[in-house]
Amino acid sequence: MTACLIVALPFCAALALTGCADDGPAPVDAEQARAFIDSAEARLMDLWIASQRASWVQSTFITDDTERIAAKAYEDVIAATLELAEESTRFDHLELPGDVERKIKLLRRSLVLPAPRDPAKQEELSILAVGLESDYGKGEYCPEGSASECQDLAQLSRIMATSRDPEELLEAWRGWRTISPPMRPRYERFVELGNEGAQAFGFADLSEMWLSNYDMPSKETMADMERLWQEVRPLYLALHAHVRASLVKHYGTRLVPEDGHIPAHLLGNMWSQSWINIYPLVAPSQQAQGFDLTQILRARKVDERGMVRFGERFFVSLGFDPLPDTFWERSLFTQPTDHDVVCHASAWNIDLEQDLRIKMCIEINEEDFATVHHELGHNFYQRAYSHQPPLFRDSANDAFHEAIGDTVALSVTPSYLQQIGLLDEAPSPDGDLELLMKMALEKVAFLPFGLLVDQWRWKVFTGEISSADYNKSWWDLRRKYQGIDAPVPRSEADFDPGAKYHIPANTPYSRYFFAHILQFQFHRALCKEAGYEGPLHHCSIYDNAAAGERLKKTLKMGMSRPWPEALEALTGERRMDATALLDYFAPLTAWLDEHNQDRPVGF
Ligand code: X8Z
Ligand code: ZN
Repeated sequence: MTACLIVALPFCAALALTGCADDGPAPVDAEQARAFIDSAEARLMDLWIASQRASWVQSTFITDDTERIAAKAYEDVIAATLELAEESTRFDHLELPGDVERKIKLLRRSLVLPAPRDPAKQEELSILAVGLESDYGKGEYCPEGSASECQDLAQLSRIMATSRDPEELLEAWRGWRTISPPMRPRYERFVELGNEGAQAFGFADLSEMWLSNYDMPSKETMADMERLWQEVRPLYLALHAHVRASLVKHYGTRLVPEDGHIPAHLLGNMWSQSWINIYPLVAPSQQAQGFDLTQILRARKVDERGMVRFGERFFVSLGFDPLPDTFWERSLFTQPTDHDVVCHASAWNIDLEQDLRIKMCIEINEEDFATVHHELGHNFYQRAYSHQPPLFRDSANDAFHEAIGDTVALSVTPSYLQQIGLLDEAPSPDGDLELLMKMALEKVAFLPFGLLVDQWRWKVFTGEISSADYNKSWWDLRRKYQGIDAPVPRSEADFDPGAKYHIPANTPYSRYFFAHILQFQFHRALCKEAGYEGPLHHCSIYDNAAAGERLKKTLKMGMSRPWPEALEALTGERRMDATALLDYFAPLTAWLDEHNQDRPVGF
């Protein structure tokens, strides 16, 4: 690290990123810009690693002390990033080599949580951020204040997934939402400080800073989102109509309106974001032709590590190196019973080189089998780009990171399961509709939720949604996009967005919407590369070297180029495209349209 990086800057204090004229700093050239960004990267690397270590300990062992340590380490990252971003404006007027120019741009948008210049505010915001995430991790519902019967998210989620008793479902649904009202005033302050921080980095507000991740003006990204949503919306409406009619059959019209919003507690998931758990209620045929992966995994006594080994083997079959021993030694695979952790699954590369880990409270079921592949997708991506300079060690955009593991999981087909010995018999194509229905309950049901979380948050950041309307606006969006409604009246005494991890954890969510489109586009391209020609939902790229090579080549690019180039490297296309998803589900779409003929569609 050179001294020039830590001296106070001779720039206008508050909004340095907009540049300042006056007497100005000494003249600089492109060579100095390169030296500056090289040493900035070295300095940031140390701080990022320190922050990751502290954050790992905090989220796998939540205490007041680990929270403080993590907050302090993050504060150091914020302070240094702001200082460097300000210093980088010295080079704004220069014609710079492409990589240096891109790194400077990435430096300025690198924080998901920027803070203002005032160190007291940096400290306040870091503590708020870590505290909100920890509170979510510690969250429990204690019926009538009885501490002995408290239930955590895993227990409540199990009820949501398996119970068919509306009263019990309602209690679990409501119960989990008791954790978030205390977050509300802190979230409000968090938004205020985060916006102030985004302004310090030269953005209008935090939504603009987040959207800068997509290498194009915010409006274009939002328009892309809307375009993709309109393409998939008819399929969502068809699925919604079938699920609603099936729920009417099961619960009756007193609970489920024939042509209105579906009550949110009946869909098998705490946030109604995946409906796979109510599959038995909506199955296309009562004579099951398919198989139950959950039962198979349990019958074969597959344990948590065994689940992860299946995922690893898939990536190795594509030509990736096996995970390092330290992955198996340092990861968290099961929920500890003696201390609080943040159970929400995540993947880490602590030293940004080889120190890969996942943190996941794995359960032995089909859903977590897919999630394990999702998490490993992050890890194999992280390792693939670890040779890049530090500021390029990220995915092409955040949706790419979310899409890779899911793309691989789309290749977990019945033939693949048979190939690796998890299924005894060759599956009959009669089971196709069942499989597609399960996939749709996971992937298609998710789309409007993936879209609306950041519709809400962007508007909160721009001020279009005020804190007086946090909950009302949340439910307006849930009704509008998902066609679901709260099962009991909600008010501004509630803070239902806070009961979803990514809000208190401040994790952007548009990434998942785009990832749900991209993963089918990736799957289609990789299947083509593998020489596959049949229906998309039968394709598995398992053990295919050509597909593996193509994937690896894209992952290795990291964030070095704007995302359309990475998309082109993988698929030959430069635009996100929903036709692959629509092709994949085509047989189910035909079935749904036929069965919905005499049913109301829409809400
Ligand atoms: O948060 C996740 C992953 C970790 S990046 C488990 N997902 C979203 C969610 O759970 O809400 C994956 C799908 C959507
Ligand atoms: Zn993820």
